[in-house]
Amino acid sequence: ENEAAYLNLARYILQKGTTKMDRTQTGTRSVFGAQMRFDLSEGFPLLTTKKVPFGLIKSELLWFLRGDNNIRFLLEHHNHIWDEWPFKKWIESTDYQGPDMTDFGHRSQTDPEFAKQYQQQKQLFVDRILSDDSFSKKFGNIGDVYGKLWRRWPDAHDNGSVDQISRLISEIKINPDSRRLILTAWDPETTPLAALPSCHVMSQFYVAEGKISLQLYQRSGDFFLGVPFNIASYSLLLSMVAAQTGLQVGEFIHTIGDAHIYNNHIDQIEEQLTKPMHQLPVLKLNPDINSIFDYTMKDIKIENYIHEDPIKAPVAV
Ligand code: UFP
Repeated sequence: ENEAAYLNLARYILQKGTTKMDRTQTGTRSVFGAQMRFDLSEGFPLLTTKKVPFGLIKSELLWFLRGDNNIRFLLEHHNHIWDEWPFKKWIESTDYQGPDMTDFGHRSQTDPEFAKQYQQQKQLFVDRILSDDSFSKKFGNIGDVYGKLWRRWPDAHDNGSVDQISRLISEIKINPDSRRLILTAWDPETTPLAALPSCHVMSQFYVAEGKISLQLYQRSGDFFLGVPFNIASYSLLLSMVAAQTGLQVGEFIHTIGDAHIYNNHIDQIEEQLTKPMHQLPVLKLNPDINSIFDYTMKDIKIENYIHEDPIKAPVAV
């Protein structure tokens, strides 16, 4: 299983997926309700049939764990995976005075002249988020998704907030048999208003025989670009939680609602399916770290990552 679970599901979506239009007007092949299992004792599930940039996965997860929902931290780590969403809010705001950026996702793919303008405007945006505090506060925020909801879920009763991660870590230690080890990232009041409402709606931890497992329910999965990141990200979260609760790692179980391959990713995923699999790499977490909130980039390492070349594809915005 492991990487084969991903490749088999990719084949299944290609063959059996329904043609389905989507918010981005790209078009997809889609199935509803899919599941993959990864046994982390067999290796860390970073795909080897294409290169997956693990540095971006690390900085994004550290960003979530900080309870941060402003992209400034990501930009400081040269991570641009979230740029499009706040950029979209910026160009749609009345403060934006630059050239028309409507529908930049599609236009930058078909019009090279526009693509140049878009790159320019996005660079200006990124530079300003990094250098201008009030601009960053106003436009760098991605709304009530992971970081905020994991660490600072608004508590309506006492105007305080709930730190779901701290609670989970202590609950796992005190009461490992609990069937209530839930991490939720969908606040029906605010999440639908975010630029990109959380894709990872809910996770559940499970402890048995000294091992901890994690199942994620992902409402929507871009199977070629997003899902390989998501597998690695939640496997990393599980490994950190295991390390901080003194448990062995069990399985990461990935359940996806709308699992889709975009029409402009089909050639790429077919190419990937011709590539050989390699032995999975090994994750090394610094054993001297005593809190899940104290990991930094250098405390998380991936060893023996043998992989095929990266495969590029446009992101649907
Ligand atoms: N997407 C993922 N994984 C993520 C993430 C986004 O696959 O972690 F943040 C994809 C799923 C979908 C798009 O293709 O981004 C979100 O669009 P929608 O909100 O319409 O589902």
